[in-house]
This record gives sequence, C-alpha cells and structure tokens, in this order.
Amino acid sequence: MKKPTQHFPGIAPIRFEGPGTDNPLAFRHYDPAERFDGRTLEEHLRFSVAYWHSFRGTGGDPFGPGTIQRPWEQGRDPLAVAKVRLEAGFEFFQKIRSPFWCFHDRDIAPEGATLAETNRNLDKVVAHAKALQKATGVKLLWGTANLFSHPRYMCGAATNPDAHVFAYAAAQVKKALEVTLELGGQNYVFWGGREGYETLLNTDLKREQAHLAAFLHMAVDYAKEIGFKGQFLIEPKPKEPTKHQYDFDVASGIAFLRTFGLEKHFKFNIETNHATLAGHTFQHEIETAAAVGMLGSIDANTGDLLLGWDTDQFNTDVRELTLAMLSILKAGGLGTGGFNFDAKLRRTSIDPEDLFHAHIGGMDAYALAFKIARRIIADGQLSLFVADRYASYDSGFGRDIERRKTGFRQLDALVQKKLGEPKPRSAKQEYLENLLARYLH
Ligand code: XUL
Ligand code: CO
Repeated sequence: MKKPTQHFPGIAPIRFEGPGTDNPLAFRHYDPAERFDGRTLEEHLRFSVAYWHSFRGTGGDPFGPGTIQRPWEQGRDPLAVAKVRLEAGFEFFQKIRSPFWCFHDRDIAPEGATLAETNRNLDKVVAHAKALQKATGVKLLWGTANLFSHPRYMCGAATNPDAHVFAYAAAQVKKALEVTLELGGQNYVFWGGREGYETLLNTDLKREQAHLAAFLHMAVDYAKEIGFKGQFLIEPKPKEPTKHQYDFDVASGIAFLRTFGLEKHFKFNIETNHATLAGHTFQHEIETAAAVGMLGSIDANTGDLLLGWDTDQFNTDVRELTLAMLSILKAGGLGTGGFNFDAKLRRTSIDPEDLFHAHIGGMDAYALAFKIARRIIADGQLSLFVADRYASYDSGFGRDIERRKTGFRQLDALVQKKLGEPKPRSAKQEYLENLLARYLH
C-alpha cells in the first residue's frame, strides 16, 4: 500500500510533558488522558479545530494579499486540491490531538457554476471527509453554511430584501444540514453573516427580522424531516460585517428567539471576541446564556484590547479563561458543545509549524483554566461568599419575594413597622480579586 503523504513532516503527535518541559511542541497542561470525575480531559474539553482559519486562511488583509502558502496547495483542479487540503487537515487534527473539527460548506468544497454543480462538489469532498473521519476517529463538532462571502449575499441571506436570495440561502442551508447529518455533526451553527444592515434609509428592520425567524423555523422543520438531531446554535456578534448585526449579543438573541417562538430549538455558540466587541466580557455572555439554560458551545479566541475589530487570536489569558470556566462548570458544562478554536494565525506567522504553537497555547490555557476553576469550586470560598451575599432571600420575606408571595403593600408595612433602614454591607471586590489571584499563582 502507498504510504500516505506527510503534510507536516518532522512533527510527531503532540504529547503531554508537564509544566516543567521546555519542548515548545509539547503540552504543559493538557493531558488528554487525565481523568476528572470519571471522564478524560479530552472528553471534558472537546477541543475542535476551525477549518476556515487553519486551512483556508491565507493571511490576507485589506492592505495586502495572503502571506501564507501551504505546500499542499498545489495544482489547478480545485476539487483535487480540496481533497488533499482535507488530508492535511486531518493529519493536523490528529497530531494536535483535537477530537473534533468544524467547517463551513464553502471551506471544504469549491462553488460550481450552478447550485447543482456546487452540491455535487460538496458531496465528493464530504465522502472524502467521511472516510478521513472514520480512519482517524476525529468527529464533527458542527457544520455551518457560508452565507456571507459570495456577492449574491452582499445584502444578507435570510434578511435579504430579495426573496430570490432568501430562497437560494434556504437551498444552501438545506444541503449544509444534509452534509452535517451525513458526517455525524453534533451541532449546527447559525452565525448571522450579513444578517444586519448599514442604514435604515433602505431597510425594513421589522420585516427583515421576521424573515430571519421564518428561515430559522424552516431549518428546524427540515432538520426534523431528515432526522438531524444535533443542537442548533446561534452565534451572536454585534457588528462586522454589517454595522448593526441582528444577533447583537446573547441577551438580544434570547429576546429574538422568544419573540418568534424559537427558544426551544436553539442554544448559543459564544465567541470570546464577539462578546468583547459587544462591550461584554466573555464570562458575561456565558452567564447570560447559562441563566436561561441556553449555553451551547464556545468559539475559543480573543480580540486585541487596542483594536476594535474581530482579530480572532488564540487566547492564552488564563485569568479570563478561568472565569469563563467557572461559569461553564457551574452551568454543568457544554453538553454536545465544545471549545472550537475559531482563531487564526497572525499574518506574519507563515510556517505550518505555527499552527501547532497556536493550538498548543490555546489548549494548554484552557486545560489550566479548567483545573484552576475546579480547584476554586472544590475549595468553595467564592461560592460561599456569593451564597452568603444573597442569604437574606433564603428565608422569611426574602424567600417570599423570590416565590412571588408578597407585594408592595406587605413590604411597605414590613419596612415601616419592623425593618427600618437597611444596613449597607461591603461587596468586597478587592478581597475577592485577591482570593482569585491566590488560585491563579
Ligand atoms: C465570524 C465567525 C464565524 C462563525 C461561523 O466572526 O465567528 O466564523 O463562527 O460562521
Ligand atoms: Co465564530
């Protein structure tokens, strides 16, 4: 048998060597086999590689073309190149020890002259992906459709003023759902691409939002029809590419889903850089989704504090990730979701090896944050502090407030006849920040 080509020669599967190692191509904190509560770290964290950044990203920016040239990008037949690229991808997923991957339909297969030809291209590449998944054991965390790159979608897909474009997008998502099912995808993501607007001078906001809801209802119906049981996820982002994205943040997403009766069918895929673009912390978005039982999955990345756009960098900020992990663990984990590295190399990081450094850094930071968060939870000091802060609601009139068993008249009488003036209590933020620092260092 022909030995398969090595696309990353000289790089062996990454091993865990512990915090003391000085090997830059080893994990210091992520030991996939380490067990916690009867499950391995690999099973807890469910890391995923984002195909679009790591295998379609070229480093292009508005000021210049791509800088990254991969050795496997050879030949004139786009379908043949797509298949070899996929082999490089699966070699990478295996070597970086990622149990999952994620893709957009158009990342993996080229568009043809007609939708039928495009779908045929996709089928051929999906058959190859299925074989590679089987051979390597790497699974699909989620699939999605690219409804934003092609010029036909310049004014949106489901929110396009032209019903013809809506119909085209529906056909595309129909196919994307079918291939996600074919590949055993555990979730399906709707990120709002160009579902938003630039100016209200040309936009009927009310109709566009209703169209988006109609589109999502059709997706729910079709998933049911074909037997796709994966979790549907909305990925909020406040701006970019449009000035006003409809899925601004988790809170506006919840309101949208509830307004249109979709809340039972969706959870959220929360991306760190999207949270901060919306003026929130990563942890805020996680808590907001978890509070209504809609925490689904994470797009793991980070922005740059000094830049106002979606820089999609790998996140190595253990403090930020520890806080996020605390909220995720408190919520009972991500279920069918995982941590997908929706992050890209800097334009100047042009070596294939840089893909390894980037993911090792991200995986180690999440693994360390997971362990620290577990220690914080086991220790209990932080949760005891918070519980104690709300203790007045655990009994008496406080409990009546929570259970809606009292009202303004009773509370007024209580304050005037018995309680009098409340005694302020310190919220102790600095004490708590120091407590957190104790776990981190
Ligand atoms: C864009 C973004 C997307 C989604 C999938 O900012 O995050 O890559 O994750 O469409
Ligand atoms: Co994303």
